[in-house]
Amino acid sequence: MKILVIDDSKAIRMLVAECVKELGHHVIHAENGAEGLEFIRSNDVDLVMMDIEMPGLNGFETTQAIRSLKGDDWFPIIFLTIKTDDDSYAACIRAGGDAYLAKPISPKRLEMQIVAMERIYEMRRKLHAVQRDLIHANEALSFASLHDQLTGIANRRNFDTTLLREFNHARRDKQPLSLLMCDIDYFKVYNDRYGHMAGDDCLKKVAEAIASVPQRATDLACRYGGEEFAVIMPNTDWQVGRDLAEKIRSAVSARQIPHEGSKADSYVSLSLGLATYNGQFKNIDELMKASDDALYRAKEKGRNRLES
Ligand code: GH3
Ligand code: MG
Ligand code: MG
Ligand code: MG
Ligand code: MG
Repeated sequence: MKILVIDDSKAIRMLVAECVKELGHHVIHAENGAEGLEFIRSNDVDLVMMDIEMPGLNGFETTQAIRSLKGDDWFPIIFLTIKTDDDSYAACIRAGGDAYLAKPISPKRLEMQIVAMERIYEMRRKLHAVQRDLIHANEALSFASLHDQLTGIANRRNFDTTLLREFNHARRDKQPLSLLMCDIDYFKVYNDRYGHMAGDDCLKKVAEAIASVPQRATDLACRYGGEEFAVIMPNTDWQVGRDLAEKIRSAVSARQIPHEGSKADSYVSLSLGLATYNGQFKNIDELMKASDDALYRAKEKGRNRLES
């Protein structure tokens, strides 16, 4: 355990330190409440042993400051005191202490107090481990709820909430909003030719290529579903949206993923449809329809191209 001893008497600190070290614990000394608090502010402590009568902050005041500083992160505090009457004992516990040792300190009792506190230390350690696991599990869960399991990019749910939010922003701030829909060409043929597992692998590569293009923090590349991807580009006008879409198309082509069934050349390609909101659409459905229509035209015109 890391044990902080706060006492203005050097002799007492040395005595306590001696016992504590012998038990295999790590000791830190502080001469007064302020010094002890300063240490606790930036260091982890497992147990505090503290005098009551000290210049400056007394033991009770220091305890109060420690408890409010650490909030839910509780650790035991043992008072070292010459006052052994019932009222003094009650005052120690009410002030937030967990035990007290009478001065002159008996090394045996000190040792036994520490042994008792070690059990609490163990429980604290386990509690912290559980807390950490819970935090990690929670983070993993919230990541999973917003990301596609196969490709790791944003999922449909993420797309839906982001598009609605950005559409409302664009309408309110009179800013453009570009929406790009991308669809892999002849992907059914790809699966038929190379198998579903290879198809999944292809989806990962395509997703990675698409997501590597948008550079703004507000852009969002998503797996819309199946072999369809979408990119939401807030504050992006039609021209900039087109440039980005063209970069995405060439990024996927540049991967040169073999696809014998692809008509245009023998690599996996994308068809893309872009629509930019400039105040003309009443809702996201109209924006979605416009980019879908553009995508349809790209397919009609022979695929591996952008329409807007
Ligand atoms: P087009 O050029 O007109 O887009 O033709 P296409 O074959 O790509 O389009 P279609 O919509 O007919 O077929 C899409 C295929 O994508 C069918 C489906 O099996 C496949 N697909 C959808 N989701 C997944 C997936 O998660 N993994 C794999 N391997 N294939 C998928
Ligand atoms: Mg004192
Ligand atoms: Mg499709
Ligand atoms: Mg289709
Ligand atoms: Mg397709």
